[in-house]
Amino acid sequence: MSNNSINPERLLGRLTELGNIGRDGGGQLVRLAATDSEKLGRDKFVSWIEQAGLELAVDRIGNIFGIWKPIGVADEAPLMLGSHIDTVINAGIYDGCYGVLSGLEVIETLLEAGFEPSRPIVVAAFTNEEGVRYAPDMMGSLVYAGGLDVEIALATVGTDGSALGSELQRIGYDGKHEPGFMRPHAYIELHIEQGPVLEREGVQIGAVENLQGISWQRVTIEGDANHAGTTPISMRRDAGYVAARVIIFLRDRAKNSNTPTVATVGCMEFQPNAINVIPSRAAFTVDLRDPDESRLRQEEAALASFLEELEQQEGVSIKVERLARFEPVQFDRNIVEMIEGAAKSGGHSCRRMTSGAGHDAQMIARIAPAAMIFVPSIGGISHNPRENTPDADLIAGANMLLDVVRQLTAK
Ligand code: HGY
Ligand code: MN
Ligand code: MN
Ligand code: MN
Repeated sequence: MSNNSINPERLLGRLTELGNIGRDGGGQLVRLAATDSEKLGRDKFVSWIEQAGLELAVDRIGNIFGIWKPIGVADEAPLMLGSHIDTVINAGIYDGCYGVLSGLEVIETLLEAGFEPSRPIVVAAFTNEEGVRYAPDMMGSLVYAGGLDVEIALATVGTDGSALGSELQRIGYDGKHEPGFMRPHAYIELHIEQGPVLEREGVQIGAVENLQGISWQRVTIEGDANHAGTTPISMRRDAGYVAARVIIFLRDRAKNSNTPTVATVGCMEFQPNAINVIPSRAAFTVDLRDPDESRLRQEEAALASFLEELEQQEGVSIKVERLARFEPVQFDRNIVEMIEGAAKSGGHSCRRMTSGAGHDAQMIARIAPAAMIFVPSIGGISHNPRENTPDADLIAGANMLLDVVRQLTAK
């Protein structure tokens, strides 16, 4: 077997197989962190790790590691590949899973070809990258990188009132095979772009050099329930109306700013949520992102002062809770250049780019040189069942990863 290229049938077959694990009654893919459906996905990944003859490790936050340490290889810091296999609600099958399964595929290809790496190679599936059930997102890799105490992470209460620690225990992924801390020598994450840039420019590979900052907040507006028919507009303390003002404010600011700033209100709850009752409470999330830290702070400050203004104007009270806050991250220049070189020698067009999405790589970059490889997303669609990437690009990306791994672990 050559170690020049991965086994496309195995990789694409596993992406499809894993993509069918965790579908709900309506056929939607939902593998939220530490749920029964995610456990099924975890179990499948573990079975592939064991089939490949790798050492299995699971740390206390449930991060899963497949470790390849051939006999005679020094007990050095490993080269780490990986991503995540938890998903958002009604997800596509490539976000995260592509990086995890390509990492495993690269190890198996090298193993089968008799390649002898200079250091161990590890493939990781980090817990709770999406952060939909438990905030913050990228939680497993953040704990692994020492950015969040594991006890605090395990005590996190989810949107359904569950505690992450007891859920990991319930699904059997609570550190049974503690790996002990293994600071990686380097980390490379292969991921779909999840945006429109590569496809729009007809470029096959993205050499990701930085990742934008992320600010997640939950805003709770307390007004007064009252009768929808009898209460004059001037007498209302309408939490629903104030929430709508905030959404318009955020969208108009981002749209008129001609900067890369983006703002999203993804979750919204009204109480008592009745057609003929003025909402007494509106609780919603705000996701702000910008590659520039000072601009991101400006956006947070602008929102804070607008909320104060609304409190005065509308006689409501507003509470803000911070859910996650990550500064922009620069990836390792040497690895980025290596990725560009691999693209060139593989005959793939390549461009440097910023990641709009958050990734585990931004956490591992705190403790080791890290970088990412992107492949195009059709229509720039992601976090959506229509998420898709041409097979040729999926295979090219995995072969790129193979090439970079071979260079980084050549004797
Ligand atoms: O939110 C993000 O960008 C990541 O997918 N969790
Ligand atoms: Mn992802
Ligand atoms: Mn995602
Ligand atoms: Mn992500």
